[in-house]
Amino acid sequence: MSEHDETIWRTSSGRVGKMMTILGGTVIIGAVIFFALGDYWISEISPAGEIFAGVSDQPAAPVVEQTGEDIPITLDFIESADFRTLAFNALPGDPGNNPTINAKVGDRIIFNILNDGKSFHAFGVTLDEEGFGGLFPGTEVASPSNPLKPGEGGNSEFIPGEPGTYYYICTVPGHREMGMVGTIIVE
Ligand SMILES: [Cu+2]
Repeated sequence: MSEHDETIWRTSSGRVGKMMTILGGTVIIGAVIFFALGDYWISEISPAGEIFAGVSDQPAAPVVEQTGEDIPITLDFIESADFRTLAFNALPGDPGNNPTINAKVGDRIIFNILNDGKSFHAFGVTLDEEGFGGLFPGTEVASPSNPLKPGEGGNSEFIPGEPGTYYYICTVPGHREMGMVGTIIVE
């Protein structure tokens, strides 16, 4: 019998317990970082998400000629201190929060957009009652894959061709649901 036939115990239940504590702790710390910075992870849309967002879709409506007046609108992306609430111009409950825009068919709404927050944002107008797709061509400022960084801004236009309720939104996935949405009522 050589010495190699002996059973060699390389670990003990105590050591396994210690290992499981380290593994579990790592998972918990990772989860805390992941969920605390959840908004950061979704600021960049994946290629698959772009297809889902309809970035390369056909125009949602034919191009409409301006027959009415110019309506200049200034919209600033803002965030609550904890980043859980997103809005335009003012937080919910404050005057000027997500202002409703009233227009007539053929008016030209001119958007002056500024990212006044710390996260990434992008702008567009849609008829969709939820989600971030169906954007009208020409209404976009930046895009989820190439968003406005803090301090950046831009301009876009929207000439509604039909009466109805439209929505101006942050097109970064999830931001509309967190409050970055306002209404355009067209008569
Ligand atoms: Cu946003």
